[in-house]
Amino acid sequence: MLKFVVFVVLLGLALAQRETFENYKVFRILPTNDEQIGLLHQIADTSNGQYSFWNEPSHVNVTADLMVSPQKIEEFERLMDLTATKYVPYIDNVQQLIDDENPVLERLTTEFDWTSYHKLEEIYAWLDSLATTYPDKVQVIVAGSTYEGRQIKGVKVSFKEGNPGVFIEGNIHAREWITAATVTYMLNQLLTSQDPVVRELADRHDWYIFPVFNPDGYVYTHNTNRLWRKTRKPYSAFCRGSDPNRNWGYKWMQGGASRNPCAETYAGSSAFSDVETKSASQYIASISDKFYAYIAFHSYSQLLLFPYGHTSAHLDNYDDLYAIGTQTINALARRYGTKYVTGNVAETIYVASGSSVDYVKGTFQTPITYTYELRDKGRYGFLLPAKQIIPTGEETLDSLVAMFKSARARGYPKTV
Ligand code: 0X9
Ligand code: ZN
Repeated sequence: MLKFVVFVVLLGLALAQRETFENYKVFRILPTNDEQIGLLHQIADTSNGQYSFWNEPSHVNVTADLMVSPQKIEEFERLMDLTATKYVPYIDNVQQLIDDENPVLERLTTEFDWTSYHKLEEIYAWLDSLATTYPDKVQVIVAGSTYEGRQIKGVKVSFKEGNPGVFIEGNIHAREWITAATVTYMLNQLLTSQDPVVRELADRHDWYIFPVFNPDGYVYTHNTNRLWRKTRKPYSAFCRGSDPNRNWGYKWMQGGASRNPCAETYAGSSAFSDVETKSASQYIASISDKFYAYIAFHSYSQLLLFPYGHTSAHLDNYDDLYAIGTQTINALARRYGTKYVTGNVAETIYVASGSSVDYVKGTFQTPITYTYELRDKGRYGFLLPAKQIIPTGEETLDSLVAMFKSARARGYPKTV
C-alpha cells in the first residue's frame, strides 16, 4: 500500500513538472502538392506532440512551420526526402528560446510593467488596481468562466457616457504571450498617454478589453507546457482542450478545423462545447449593441486579417475592411518598419471556421472586425523576447489610431 502511495505521488509530481523542449527543432516547410500537405497533417495529428504545428500548412506553395522532437528528427528528414518536400531549419533548439524569452530581471519595484511577460494572477491584479486608481473611468468586468473555475476578467474603460464601443480580446490561444502583453500595453496607454492622437482615440470610445480569453490555457503555458494552444477540458482519454478559436457557433466545423481531440485545431464536440466560448459569447451577445468594432490579437506572422475564415468570398463590407486594413498596416510599419499583409482569413492564410471574430461578424453584423497576427515572422515565433513587448505595443497602437481614423473617414460607426 505504502509503495503504491509513493508511486502515485511520484507519478503526480512527474506529471506536474514543466515540460522541456530541449533540442526540439522547428522547420519551415514548403509543400508543393496536396499529398505533401496531407502527410504533414497526418504525422502531426497522430504523433502525441512529437510533431506539432506552429503554423498549419494550407495551400501549396505557402510555408508551414512544424516543431519536431529530437526523437523524430531523423524520421522527419527521411519522410521529407522520400516525398521530395522542401524544408529549411527555422529554430534549432526551442528550449533555448524559451530560456531567453522572459529573463527574470532584478526588478526594483513590484509594479506591473512591459519589460517581461506576466502570469495570469499578475495581470488580473493589475486590472483590479486600475479600477481602484481610476474609479470613474475603469470598471472590472467578468465575461465568463473557465473549465478549471477561473474568471475571464477584463475591464470596461469609459471616458464619456454613450461613446461607441470597441471590444478587444487577447490570448485566446494560450501560447501567444505577446498578445496579452500588447493588449495590456495599449490599455495602459489609453489611460495614461498624453499624445493627442492616442487621447482622441481613447476618449471617443468605450473600451471592453480582455487581455486573456483562455485563462486555463495561459496558466498551463506558464506552469507546465510553454507551447500549449488550447483550453484544458478533457475530451478523450488522452487529449485535452479544444481550439477555442474553432469552437464558436457560427459556421462551426465548416472547414479548417479538426474532429480529432488530439489535434491543435480540434473544434470541440459541438459548437460552444467549451464553457469559455459559451459564457464569453453570452456576455458578448448581452452588449452586442454597444460596440461597432471587435479586434482579436494572435501571433505570429504579421498579418491583419478580417472575416471570413470559412469562405474566401468577399462578403459584407470587404472593400471597406480591405481599405481600412491597408491604412492600418501602413501606419504600423512607419515606426519600426514592421511589414504586415492584410486580407480576408481564407484568402490570406487558410480556411478556418468557428473563430470568435467570424462569430461576432456573422451573428451581430459588427462592421469593424479584425484579427491581428502580431510579431514576428522569421525568427522567434511564439517565443518573442520580452524586449520586443514595448516596440510591438507602440507600433500596434499606432496602427489602431490609423484604423479608427480611417474607419471614421468611411462613416463608421454608422449607427450605434
Ligand atoms: O488559426 C487561427 O485561429 C489564427 N491563427 S493562429 O496561428 N494564431 O492560430 C487565425 C484566426 C483567423 N481568424 C478568423 N477566422 N476570423
Ligand atoms: Zn492564435
